Amino acid sequence: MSKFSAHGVRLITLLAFATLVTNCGVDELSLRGLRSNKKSGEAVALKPSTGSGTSQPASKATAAFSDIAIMDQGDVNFTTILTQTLKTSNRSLFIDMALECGLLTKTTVKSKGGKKDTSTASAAVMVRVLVDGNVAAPGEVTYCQRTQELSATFGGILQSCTDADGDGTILASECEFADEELSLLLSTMNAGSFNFLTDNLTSGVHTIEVQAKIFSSTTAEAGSSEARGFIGKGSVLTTSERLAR
Ligand SMILES: [Ca+2]
Repeated sequence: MSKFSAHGVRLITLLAFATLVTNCGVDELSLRGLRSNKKSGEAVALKPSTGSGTSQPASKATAAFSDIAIMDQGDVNFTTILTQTLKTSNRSLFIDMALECGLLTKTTVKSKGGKKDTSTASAAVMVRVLVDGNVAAPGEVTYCQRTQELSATFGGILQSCTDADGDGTILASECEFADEELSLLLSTMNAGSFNFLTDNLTSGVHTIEVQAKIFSSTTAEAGSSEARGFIGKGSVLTTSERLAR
């Protein structure tokens, strides 16, 4: 009995020790958890103060985004697609304009009797930046452009033949032919960006306007052609810097 009791006491002691260790472990973990929570909480609290600096006129950098789905056309003169303002005492502004730029060109040619037929379609999207109404360097930039030309010389599709002169033989000249036709359509969309620069600014609030232009031209003989340019999402990032000289 005494042996059993001794084992029992040892077992209880062992269990108590194990509980103590477990409790210590839990406390330690909880503390670590609290510490890490506190740290991440502090980091989150700091973010708004370090992450600010966009969209406000007093900042040195400003950004704007836009979804310009309206511009899907044949021809549009320079039209403002994004506007932002920036207050700066620096003389130079760097304007990084990124844009989704799409083109659609379609050409159809048709002919018969060995006649050559040609159709062309051209489309382009150009961008320029105005700072206080003045064009920023390097001026007008082509973001996407394509010229497509399609030519074909066809014999024609045989429709019917008759012995028109009644000489018992049918010649090719006594047959009717319909036009053979060929079409090609290309539709593409790409994103690209370009850096614009303006210098010699006076201190104060400046207005930045991004303008886009869509140009198209088509030619066709017997066939037809179609050309369109389109603009998707756009973003502009303007930073004010002292330019190294
Ligand atoms: Ca004949």
